[in-house]
Amino acid sequence: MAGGFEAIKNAGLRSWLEEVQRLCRPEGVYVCDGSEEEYARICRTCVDHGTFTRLNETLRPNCFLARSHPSDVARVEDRTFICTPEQIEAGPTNNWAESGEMKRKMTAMFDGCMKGRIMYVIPFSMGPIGSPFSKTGVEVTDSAYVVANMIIMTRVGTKVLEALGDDGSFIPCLHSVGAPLGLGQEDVAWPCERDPVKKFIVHFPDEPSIWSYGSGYGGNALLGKKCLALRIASAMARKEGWLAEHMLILALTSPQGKKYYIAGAFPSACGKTNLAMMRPTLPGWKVTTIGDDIAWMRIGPDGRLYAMNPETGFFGVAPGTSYDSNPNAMETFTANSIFTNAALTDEGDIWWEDMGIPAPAHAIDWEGADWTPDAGRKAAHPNSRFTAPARQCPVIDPDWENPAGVPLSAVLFGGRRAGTVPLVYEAFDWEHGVFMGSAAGSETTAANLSKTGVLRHDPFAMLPFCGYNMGDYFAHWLSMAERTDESRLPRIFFVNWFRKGEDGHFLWPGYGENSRVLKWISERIEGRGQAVKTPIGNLPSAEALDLTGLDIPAADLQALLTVDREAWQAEAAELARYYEQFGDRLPEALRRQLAALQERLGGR
Ligand code: OXD
Ligand code: MN
Repeated sequence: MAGGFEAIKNAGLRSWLEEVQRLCRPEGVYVCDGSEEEYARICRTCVDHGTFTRLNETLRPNCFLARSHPSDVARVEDRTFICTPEQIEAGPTNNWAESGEMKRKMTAMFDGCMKGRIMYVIPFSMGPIGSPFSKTGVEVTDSAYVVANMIIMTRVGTKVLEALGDDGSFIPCLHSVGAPLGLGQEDVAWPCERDPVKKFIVHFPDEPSIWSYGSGYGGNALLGKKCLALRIASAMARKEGWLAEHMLILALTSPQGKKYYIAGAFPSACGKTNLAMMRPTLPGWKVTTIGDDIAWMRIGPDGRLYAMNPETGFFGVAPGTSYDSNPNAMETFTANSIFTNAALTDEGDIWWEDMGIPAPAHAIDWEGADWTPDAGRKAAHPNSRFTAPARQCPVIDPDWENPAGVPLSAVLFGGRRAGTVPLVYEAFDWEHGVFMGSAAGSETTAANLSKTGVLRHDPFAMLPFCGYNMGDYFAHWLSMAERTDESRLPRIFFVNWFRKGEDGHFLWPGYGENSRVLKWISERIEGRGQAVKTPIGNLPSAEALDLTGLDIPAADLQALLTVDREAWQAEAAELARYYEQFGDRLPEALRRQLAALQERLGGR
């Protein structure tokens, strides 16, 4: 399949590709055209290499399973860098390296790194091709697995090159698994750099460009997603006056046919995909999906905030996805999908924990070993994933590819919090809402290669994804109220589906029952829903939530809708400590908001 750069008319792109080819010294080059025939061919290549196993054609047509190397199973936040001339521009929450020094280091690492491999060139568009709000990237990678996933997750190929034209600008995204092949050396199914400290996910927001070395997994390697559409885009958005956010986008339709577009920021593996595709249990209510992970938002001509999903696929966490938790996701990946690190059944289908299907008597686990239910270990990796085309989602919204986006009525912030944080509360105004977003925290999950279940601050669910100083990011959010009439902006809410009782049981049933919370939110938007003003925001009273048909113990409901002053005083004190690191980059308005919260809570 090797060829040259004949298809590339853009002079800047051509000279970058020639430079990369000279540096990485691949065996051949291949420029992706985005055709169906090409996708099939790339998948065959992956099968031939042993990277993919084709699943049972009857049970799961045109689907594949990949198993990664055990050292390469999640995003590596400690190996992710924002490189600027001065550390202050990356801020205290990012790993920083000086741009020039990192460029030299990366150039040395990429020297000869594609030996024995094909250098694939993936022209891609985040957002509909040709939309003024879309961004063009070109990923160069030596991984066919990455190519197959990028084809599902983004708009790829010749049409992107055509839209780029002779002199259009693009974001160079250079990726290598970091495993050059010596002469005659046999390849492995999942090549990658195995030494964790030799993996580098590097961003140069000032150029902008991305260099990713050593990992073939998810957000480390599919560079359109976290690297471009969040880290690089957030820095571009700040300069250009818009927002690039780690948010799902859904449309909620009431029984009367009124539609509300809602975006929600939740940390990785906290149910964004489930919420985005939810089947409401409340009769007559409907949810349709626009996106499950990333929202690009800008103020439209009517002064409202419009959100667009720049992706075309879902890269969702598999374990826990079932016909109970997310039937629409289950229907989305019935065909044409890639599964990574799931278990393989003897029938040639996939399986994972909490799939709502009894465990098979025998399977091959994510590491390729025989597995039986009494094995004492998980069959699927906790961060195993499905990559599925968004257009296959049964509840995809008709406007999901609208280049102008959809006008938001509400923005939700949330996290995984066993204690303290109520089921839902509403901000008093935009500034208070931004304060709430800045104060968000969550227990960590398997989406990142570190300890799980540890409570950490995760402002706006952007901690791993903000491409510049988080203090400036807060200021940018606050500035939205100056760019439009504040009353046109979406209302802001905080939600917590993960509250637990003292004995560890979840107090709220979640999933489709979350429609009850969304209904209250829509009533607030309409100025009707009843709320009680508390020190932390406006909470629904138990009567204000539609709990028809839901059997929930009164004590659980009480705990879900009560503000525990002492716990919140501790929360505020901890936030004050957290804020200190931002120094004078912390907007004065947030300092004021924190002081006002402490005042309302009393006991200072
Ligand atoms: C993701 C993540 O893959 O946030 O979406 O880790
Ligand atoms: Mn995510």
